[in-house]
Amino acid sequence: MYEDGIPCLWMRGGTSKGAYFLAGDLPGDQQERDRLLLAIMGSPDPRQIDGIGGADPLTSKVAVLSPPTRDDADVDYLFLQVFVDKALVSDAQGCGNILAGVGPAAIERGLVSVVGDVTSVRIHMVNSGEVAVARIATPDGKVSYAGETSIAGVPGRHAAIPILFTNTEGSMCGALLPTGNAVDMIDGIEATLIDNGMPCVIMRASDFGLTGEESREELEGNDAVKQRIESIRLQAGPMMNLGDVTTASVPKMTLISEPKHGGAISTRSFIPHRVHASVGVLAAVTVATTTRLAGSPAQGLSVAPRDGRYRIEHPSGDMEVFLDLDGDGKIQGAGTIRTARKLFDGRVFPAPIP
Ligand code: NQM
Repeated sequence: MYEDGIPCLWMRGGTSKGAYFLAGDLPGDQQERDRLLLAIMGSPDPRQIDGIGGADPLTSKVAVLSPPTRDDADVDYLFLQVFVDKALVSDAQGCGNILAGVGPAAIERGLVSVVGDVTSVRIHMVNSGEVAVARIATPDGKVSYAGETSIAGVPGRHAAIPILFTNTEGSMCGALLPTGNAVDMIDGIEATLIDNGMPCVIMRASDFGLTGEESREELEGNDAVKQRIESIRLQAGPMMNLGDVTTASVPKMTLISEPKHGGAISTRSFIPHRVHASVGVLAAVTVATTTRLAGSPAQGLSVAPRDGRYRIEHPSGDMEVFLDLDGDGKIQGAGTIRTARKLFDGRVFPAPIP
């Protein structure tokens, strides 16, 4: 049925990789679309050997682009997480890393026109309903990926893509603190259940007998800790208005500890079963927000920056997120800098669809 292939851009967005499609090139029916995306990525299979997925949740992602459905946006972006080892495609979360590739992809595909050396692209993040603004380097009338910006977790230097977020509070949970509390106790662990762009459960690493400096591999090999974290996650889901999260990719489970490298706080994020190689963008904004909450487990551990620039330490370095605070300390917006790169532009050929 798809013997001629489907137009697809394969891009790195921040510290993730994904397939970027125009909505019009995918089936309109959601079930048919999801079956097709599983066949394209090669899921379910831990190696995704018969597809283009990279056998890791961070490289098994999809962005679906379409003309904007609201006046304050230039493009609609639907994020889909294609599970690696399960026949599941989820729209229950957005992704701020794949978001970094959306502006360039929208320009490459002619959805957005270049307007000078830098083109601002207003991106409607369909999963959560907010609009983010990304600034894309467009000298000579086209996207330039070359530049001098380096981000932790990606070798080399590339063109900076500054991204600004507003109104991210309660993106998927309806409120910044869906339980109304800065701290809830689950299975004897103090946890902040919070959503400032990404539903997260923030807990002290030390409460699990960890330093918080463990590697991704060490944490993924620790079955006892993983089971305790999953038990908390399954209870936190309904408390966060997310319903039964057994098969969902949210909430993200973030262990925090004191910063060790001059940042604001150190993190290790279960997303939710694998451990993030760095940290999600909106997850980092949410963690930074948690450090400001009186009584949260983050308060005793974090070091507040004077200039609103929070360096969130993670397994491969740190991610800087900027919180824009008003005179009362209320968060007006958040920002970060990412890079992205076009890796491949062509047609993708799915495995036979069962
Ligand atoms: O929090 C991975 C990533 C993400 C999410 C994940 C993200 C974000 O690509 O905005 O970007 O948490 O599953 O880093």
